[in-house]
This record gives sequence, structure tokens and C-alpha cells, in this order.
Amino acid sequence: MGEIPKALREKVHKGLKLLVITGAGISAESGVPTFRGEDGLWKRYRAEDLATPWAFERDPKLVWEWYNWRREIIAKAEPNAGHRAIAEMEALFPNFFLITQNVDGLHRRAGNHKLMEIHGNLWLVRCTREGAVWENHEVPLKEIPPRCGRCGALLRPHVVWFGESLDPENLRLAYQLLKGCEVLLVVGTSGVVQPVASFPWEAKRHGAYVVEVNIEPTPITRISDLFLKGKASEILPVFLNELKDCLLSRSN
Ligand code: BV8
Repeated sequence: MGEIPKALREKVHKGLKLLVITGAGISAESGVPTFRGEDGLWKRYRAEDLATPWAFERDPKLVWEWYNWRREIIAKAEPNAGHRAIAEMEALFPNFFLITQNVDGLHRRAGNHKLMEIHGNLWLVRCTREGAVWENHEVPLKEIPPRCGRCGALLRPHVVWFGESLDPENLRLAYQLLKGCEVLLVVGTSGVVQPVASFPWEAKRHGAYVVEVNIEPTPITRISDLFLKGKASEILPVFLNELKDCLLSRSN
């Protein structure tokens, strides 16, 4: 990776307001399959067959077997150098926030706290009758589909399925962050799933400097000010060091 461009260096010197958005690509090197990649989750399944309320209504057992399989994979996964670099960015920049589309919980395990899991978290379950939400780390699940111990109703993963609206409070905060950020770092997303896919355009519209990290170009690349092609676990630690050098050069 070359020297950080002057325009970005100036923003770092002024005290960077950094917003990060991640997708499944950042967890790929932790062994968590992406959605649309070569070994993508959708390759063997179709989104509409599984990650939708209709699929759950039609066949809750099939949907939970898919989540049980993903939970088993994710339980063995560790945060990688890309997750750790983003956790360090939170410590480095007071005005930092992370919006992740991932439901694997790996950013939290890497140490990020200023974090929005905008599509939920697959270690959380929700009672379909009472709406209560709690952590469930059973691997494998003892009962498929699992039921609420209090009322006996079906439990569901506390994630946002296709066709479900995102939490309005999360969306309000997200648009506020997109309006105020000076740099938007977008890592490992195909930029397909709405409304998050439109977030980079929203930040750009408000004057943000957009940095994209991906192994291949995406629809976001054409509005990026800096496209860092490569694996997140390799690119992000180097990018973090360049940011640190920037901060040091400011204080000299
Ligand atoms: C909504 C949680 C309003 C579940 C997820 C028709 C009917 C109903 C809805 C729609 C419709 N048409 C459009 C819609 C809207 C729909 C949508 O966008 N569909 C798409 C497919 C067109 N959106 C919704 O339904 C959203 N809600 O709009 O509400 C509404 C309400 C009713 C009706 C209409 C609208 C809700 C979307 C949330 C869905 N839930 N996850 C679960 O995970 O089980 S989405 C799922 O996709 C994950 O969250 C995932 O993170 C996300 C996005 O995918 P990516 O993260 O980008 O992953 P992907 O595999 O695609 O890409 C990986 C990238 O990483 C690639 O670019 C690759 O090159 C790169 N990469 C790979 N390795 C690396 C790497 N990069 C760096 N380093 C590496 N090593």
C-alpha cells in the first residue's frame, strides 16, 4: 500500500471522524462463509428459501438447521487481523463508530464497543410470542427448532431477514453518522443488500472521503476516493499503521 493520500492525511491530522461499515468479507478469513462468494452461503441455499419470515413460517426446522450449521462454524471462528485492526481504530480515534452487517459477533469479540450490528446477531434468540431477546450459545442446539422455556412458542434468530425492516432507531443513528463522518471505511461488502448498500452514497453526498477494502471491485468502488484491493486481514493492519504514522507526524 502506498503513502496515505494528502486529502486523507489532512483529515487524520484534524482529528478524524471515522465511520466503518463491514460486510461478510471481513469474516471470510476467520472461516465464516460469505453470502455471494465462491463458497458463498447462497451457493448451496437461496436467500428466499431461508433468511426470510416466510421461510421460517413455512419450515422453521429447515431455517434453524441452517442457523445451527452457521453457529457451529462461527463458534470455531476467531476474529482475524482485520477485525483486530478495526478494534484498534476505535481506540485511536475518539470519533469512531462501526456499523456491521455481519451477525457473527466477531467484531465484539475483537474488542469493538462503538458498534451497531445492524442486521442483528445470530447468538441472540427472540421469543416469537413475547418478543423477549436473550443470548443462546448452545452449539449444537439441543432442540431444533428451539422453543421458549416460558411460553413454549417458537424461538427465532434475532436477526433482520430479507423483507423485514431494520430497527428504526438503528437507521436514525446510521443516517446521523453518515451525515457527520469525514471518512467512511467500507470493508468486505458486495454493496448489494439494501438499505446498507446505499450508505456509502449517503456519506459521499455529505462530503465524506470514502475508502474501500475488498478483494475485487464492487458498485461502491466507483465512488471511492481510495480503493485498497486485497484481503481485509492483510490490508487493514497496514492501513492502520499508516494512520498511526499520520498521527505521529502531526505531533512532530
Ligand atoms: C428492508 C441477516 C424494507 C440474516 C441479512 C424483495 C422482497 C423483499 C425485500 C427486498 C426485495 N428486493 C429488495 C429488497 C430489499 C432487501 C435487499 O436488499 N435484497 C437484495 C438481495 C436485493 N433488503 C431487505 O429486505 C432489508 N430490509 O429493505 O426493509 C423492506 C421491507 C419489506 C419489503 C421491502 C423492503 C433487510 C436486509 C437484511 C437481510 N439480512 N443478514 C443472516 O445473516 O442470516 S443480509 C446478509 O447480507 C448479511 O447481513 C450480509 O452481511 C449482508 C450483505 O452481504 P455482504 O456482507 O456484502 O456479503 P457478500 O457475501 O454479499 O459479499 C462479501 C464481500 O466481501 C464481497 O464483495 C467479496 O468480494 C468480499 N470479500 C470476500 N473475502 C474478502 C472480501 N473482502 C475483503 N477481504 C476478504 N478476505
